[in-house]
Amino acid sequence: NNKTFKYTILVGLFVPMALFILGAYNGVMQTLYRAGVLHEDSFAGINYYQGLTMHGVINAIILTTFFAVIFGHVTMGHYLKKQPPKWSYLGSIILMVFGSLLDVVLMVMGRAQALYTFYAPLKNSPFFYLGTSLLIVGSWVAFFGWIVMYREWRRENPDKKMPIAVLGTFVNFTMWFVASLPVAYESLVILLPWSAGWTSDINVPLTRMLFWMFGHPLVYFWLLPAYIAFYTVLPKVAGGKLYSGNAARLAFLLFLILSTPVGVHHQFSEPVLGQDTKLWVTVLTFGVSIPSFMTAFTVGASLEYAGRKNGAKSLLGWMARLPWFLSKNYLFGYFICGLLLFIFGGLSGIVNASYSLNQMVHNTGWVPGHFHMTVAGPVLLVILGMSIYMYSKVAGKPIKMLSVVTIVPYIWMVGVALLSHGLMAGGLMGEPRRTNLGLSYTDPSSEMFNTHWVPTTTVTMVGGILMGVAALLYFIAFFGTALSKQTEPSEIVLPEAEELHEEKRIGILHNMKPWIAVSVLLTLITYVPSLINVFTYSTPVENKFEATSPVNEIKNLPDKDETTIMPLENEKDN
Ligand code: HAS
Ligand code: HEM
Repeated sequence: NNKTFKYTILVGLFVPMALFILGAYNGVMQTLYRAGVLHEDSFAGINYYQGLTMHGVINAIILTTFFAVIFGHVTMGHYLKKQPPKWSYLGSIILMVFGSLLDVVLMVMGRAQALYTFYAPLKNSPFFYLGTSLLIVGSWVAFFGWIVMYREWRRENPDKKMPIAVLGTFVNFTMWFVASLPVAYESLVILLPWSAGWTSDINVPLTRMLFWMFGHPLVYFWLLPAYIAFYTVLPKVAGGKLYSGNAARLAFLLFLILSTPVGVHHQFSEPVLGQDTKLWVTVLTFGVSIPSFMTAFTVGASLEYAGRKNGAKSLLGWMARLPWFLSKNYLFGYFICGLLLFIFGGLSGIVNASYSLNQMVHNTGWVPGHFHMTVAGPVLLVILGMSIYMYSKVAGKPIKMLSVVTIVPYIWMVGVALLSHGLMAGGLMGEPRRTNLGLSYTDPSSEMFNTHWVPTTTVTMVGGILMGVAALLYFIAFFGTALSKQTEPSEIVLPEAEELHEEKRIGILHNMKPWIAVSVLLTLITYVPSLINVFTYSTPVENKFEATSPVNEIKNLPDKDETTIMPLENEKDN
């Protein structure tokens, strides 16, 4: 029994990491198209949008969801000293692996190219919506098992505080469960029948609204496992203690109330939503930054404490006393590089959230610049660090090429910094996102060639190649470790940081119910008017779209006067 559980953990780490090879490859290819190294609409049998879809779906949906579940299993196992019921961990992994492989096969066959945001009118094969739904439902099944496990633990330990990592996991999956209801409805009730040809029309803005109702909480679903690691693992590997447990608890609970109602900030340019909702959501989005500012403070203070404990005396000397580049503490590099990137990822998010500034950056390279410093920053680095840690412990196999593993996050960090800098600087000059620039703006033989975007797309490419190199080194170490022989006892264990102060138990920080109630209230205040707007100002359109690649749609456009994809052309005419 114990063996099956451990095997589930290993499968849940191995499968998404193997898929990530394809995800990372397609990221590097994106930078080559952007920089105009490629002037084609496809390379090695994968077209531009097919590659972009694989990149987004594998990296941001499959890898992240698997990690949240597996890290959840290990966290629950470590802190509660129990195992989830077999129906839950086995059911969950089967659904997740099957759903993901279905999606990947469809993407490889070119039957799913509607990008990772998959709302209408771009259309995938109906099976893609099914596959994605199975992946999501699979993650719920794991969560249901943890609830059973926690109840047992609570009966046996009526007086113990709920460990912070357990609270963080429950907050994350409660938010995820609530937020994935709209996307489950969208996928199974609207998109799947539409794409199978069973319905005669579709309300496009409704599908966008339902997607983003899920899409923003989704980014916090990616982030919170990293936060759990920053609060409960990092202080230990840095050589210190967690500065304040209560502050950590409050930060998680604030995410519970503020993550779901902010999705409309992805839709500031959506014509059918009202100005009042957009203003309200700007304010709420500034609100959801507060738990991250608190995290910067608490984690920063924990690091300062660690540096001083390691012997630092001067005001800033603690920074030098942290275990940078120390193989024994290789996890530290993954965490600190993620945190450093996140300072800029967070600040650029606040720019996005400011309604008027959003008009400047929306749909430009600025946006992927922002999110590679979040999801490809702290989130991915924690995924890489903790995946190899958990694999090595649970499989009982010491890490191969430890010095390479130690250096990888630093190469990755420099790569992301360059990639994001290029994308953001270009974005401020109007460089569009999700556009194959190599066919137009960065092709010297095209009349749309724009010299201003050559330096920025080149910096993006250099950053992307560095990220590719870091990923390759990591893969060699990860699979080298995974395929080696077991030499140590296998264990489900995490580094566990102590709290610095013995803090008072504050009741409200231990009870999720009032926070869930406020979350539901804020979500209704945001989404009831949004729904009314969607049904008032939009009409369903006839179901005539083919499940085809956006590349073909662009090819089929009339040659002239298509201002939507040729802004520069248009400017020239003026
Ligand atoms: Fe975002 C778009 C606003 C956070 C991901 N975001 C995106 C998209 C993605 C994404 C994927 O309001 C694009 C979706 C698409 O394809 O269209 N985002 C925000 C705001 C935050 C934010 C306000 N985003 C994230 C996180 C993500 C993520 C986290 C992934 C994990 N985002 C937006 C908006 C848009 C958007 C608009 C729509 C744009 C558009 O027009 O399309 C905040 O949560 C950020 C708060 C963070 C901070 C930083 C705290 C800093 C910390 C580090 C401290 C460092 C230490 C180290 C302690 C305030 C915690 C010190 C050590 C030493 C040695 C010195
Ligand atoms: C999009 C590069 C890793 C998530 C992109 C784009 C580039 C890129 C150039 C396209 C920007 C555009 O034209 O719109 C890379 C490189 C990577 C990498 C070189 C490293 C090998 C990651 C990781 C994640 C991620 C680790 C998440 C875990 C995304 C997402 C998109 C994206 C969600 C948006 C896809 C879309 O617009 O549909 N990436 N990336 N990337 N990337 Fe990455």
